[in-house]
Amino acid sequence: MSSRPAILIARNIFPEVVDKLRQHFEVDTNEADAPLTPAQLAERLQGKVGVLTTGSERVDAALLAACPQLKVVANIAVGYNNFDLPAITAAGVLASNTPDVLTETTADFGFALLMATARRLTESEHFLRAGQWNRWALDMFAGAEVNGSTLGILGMGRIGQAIARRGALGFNMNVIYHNRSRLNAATEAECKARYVDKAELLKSADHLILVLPYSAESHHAIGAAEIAQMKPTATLINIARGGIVDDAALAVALREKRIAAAGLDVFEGEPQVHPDLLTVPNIVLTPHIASATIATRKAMAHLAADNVIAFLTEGKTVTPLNPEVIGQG
Ligand code: 8YV
Repeated sequence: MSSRPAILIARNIFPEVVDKLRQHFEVDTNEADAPLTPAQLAERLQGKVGVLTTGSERVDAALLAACPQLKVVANIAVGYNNFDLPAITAAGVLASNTPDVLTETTADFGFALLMATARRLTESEHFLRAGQWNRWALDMFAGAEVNGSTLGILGMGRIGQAIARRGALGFNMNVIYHNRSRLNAATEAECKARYVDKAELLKSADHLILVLPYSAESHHAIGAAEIAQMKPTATLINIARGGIVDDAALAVALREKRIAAAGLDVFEGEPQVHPDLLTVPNIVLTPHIASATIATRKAMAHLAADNVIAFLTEGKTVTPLNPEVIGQG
C-alpha cells in the first residue's frame, strides 16, 4: 500500500493537471464525469485528504462529518456557493477557489452575451435557419443600441470592474453600478463607473448585467418587482448564478415584453432550465460557459491543483477562502 496521501478529482479535468497531481498524490478520478450524488461523493472521499470540486459538488457539514480525514477542498470556480464555508472552517478544513484567472475571460463573455441579447443574435439566426428569411426589411430584428447606452452592473467585484472597463472604454457607455460596498474613488475613476442605489440602477440601465455572488441575501435579487422598475426597452444579463433572478418571473416579463430581452448563462436548478424560458423568443440562453475558454479552464484547474499541492505538501495556501484554518488543530 502506498503511503502517499490520496485525493479525489470529483469531475473530469485536463490530463496535464491530473499528471501534475499524480506527482504528489494517489489520485482517484471521475472519468465518466457524471456529477456524484452526496452519498457517492462521501463514499469516494473515504481515505482521501483532498478534493477538487466544481459547482456540482456540495461540501457541507454532513459531508465533512462523513469524511473526517479531509483537509482541503479546492473549488474549480471563483463562486463557492456550493461550499458551506462556516462549516468547512469549523471542521478545520482549508477551502480555496479560483479568482483572477477567469476575470477577463468571464467579462468578455458577459459582453458577448450582452451584445447577442441586445442585437437579437440567436433569435435572428433561428429565423434564418428555419428558412423564414425571404426579404430584407428596415426594422428586421432591430434591437437595442449598445454603444453610448447606459450599462448597469449589479455586483462590482473583479468581474464587474472588468465589464465596466469594456463598456466605458470600448463602447463609450455610461457605466453605473450598485454593490454592497462602494468602490474607492480611484477604482471608480479607473473603471469610469458611478455608484447608484439599486432603485436608480434598475430605473436607468439600458442593459443590466448581474455579476454578484449568490447567497441568501442575493436570492431573487431580480424578481417581478425589480423587473417592473426597469425600462421596457432594457436587456437583463445574468452571468452570476442561478437563483439571483426569479426565472419564472423573468419568463412572464419577457413574454409580456415588460423588458425587451434577456441573456442567461446561469439558471435556477441548472442544468434544468425553467420550461417557460425555452419558449420565449427574446432570450439568449447558454449552458454556464462564461469562463469556458480552453486557456482559462486550464488555468482554473491548475490553480485548484496548486492549492491542494501547496497545502498538503508545504502547509501553504495560494488562493484560500479561509486562511484562518492554517495553524489550527
Ligand atoms: C465555473 C463559475 O466554471 O467560476 C465560477 O464561479 O461559475 C464557472 O467559472 C463553474 O462554476 C464550474 O465550477
